Amino acid sequence: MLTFYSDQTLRRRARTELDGGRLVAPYESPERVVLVLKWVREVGLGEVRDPESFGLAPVLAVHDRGYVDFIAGCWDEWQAAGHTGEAIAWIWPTRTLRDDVIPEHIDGRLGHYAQSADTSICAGTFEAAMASKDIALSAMAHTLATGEPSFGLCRPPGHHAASDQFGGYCFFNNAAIAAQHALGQGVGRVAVLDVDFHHGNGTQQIFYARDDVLFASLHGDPRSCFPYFLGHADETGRGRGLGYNVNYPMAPGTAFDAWSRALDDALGRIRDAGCEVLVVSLGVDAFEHDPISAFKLGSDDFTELGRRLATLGLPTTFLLEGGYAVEEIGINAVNVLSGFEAAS
Ligand code: OKP
Ligand code: ZN
Repeated sequence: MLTFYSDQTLRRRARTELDGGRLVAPYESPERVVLVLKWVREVGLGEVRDPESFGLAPVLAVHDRGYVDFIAGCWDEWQAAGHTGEAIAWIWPTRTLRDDVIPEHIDGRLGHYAQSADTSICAGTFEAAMASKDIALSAMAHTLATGEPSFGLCRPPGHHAASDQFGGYCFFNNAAIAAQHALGQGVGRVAVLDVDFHHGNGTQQIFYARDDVLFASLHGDPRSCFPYFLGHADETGRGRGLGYNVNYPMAPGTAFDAWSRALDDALGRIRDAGCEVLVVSLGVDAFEHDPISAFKLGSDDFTELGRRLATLGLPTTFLLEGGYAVEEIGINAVNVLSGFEAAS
């Protein structure tokens, strides 16, 4: 299986994440992708290629223009305002405030476009996000051209990024951008299956009213897990999208037996919907030792996940999302890919 990767993803090196009231070194570190790349090479998964540049058009196909401009200019504007730390949102249009007038000051714009305070914006963030979506697009283009599976070693991740909001370490929604690209190339319906521990709220939001993308997500119940405000089982889509959004919230502590029953149900939904291409939002933070997640999957369970995904028999693009137990992130991600290849 081909892997797409770029050193440009390393250009985001945030120093701060607000975590339990302290500023800590971010969980979403550049070392994550270095470790996955090392393991890709270790097991001889296949060639590692640089991505092509696709420009901004595929980003603007799923994201708002003002939002993209904000991500591109935030760091310079933040510094120009005289701030000396990294850009961390601190005021939001919450339930008692208005959200229909976008402020001019960078502090207000930051709050308008932010979902969460865990994600600082720093030098290189836009450049890394651009590289990450080019990796996703290149992986999808390869799968469309050859029918072969591909692995996009994306960083930063994407599945929390909504049409006009960043958060949960995500800026551009790589999976949504790749799925939309497939539709533009003539694919009738794409499935995005999100196996990251956290609900893919951004992907859900982008496709919620549409029936050309089936979104299915297995995740920690939002009553007790990030992103807290989306991902419930009763969110099933809107308008013509009704029935094309499927959430499997599960309690903290869930292990592979229950988790894989939800997986099998999701695979059935993807089959029944007649999806022609599969995008896997491949977070591996459902791992039992992940520092910020609460499921109990073991490393061998990720191999079995790969095998079950292969039973769909679809052209498949895997895109890295989360996974933070840095020692094992490479093993777990590559186990999925190896399991998929062995069963294909
Ligand atoms: C991103 B992805 C600790 C964690 C705060 C929330 C989780 C973001 C997960 N304060 N960040 O879905 O893996
Ligand atoms: Zn996650």
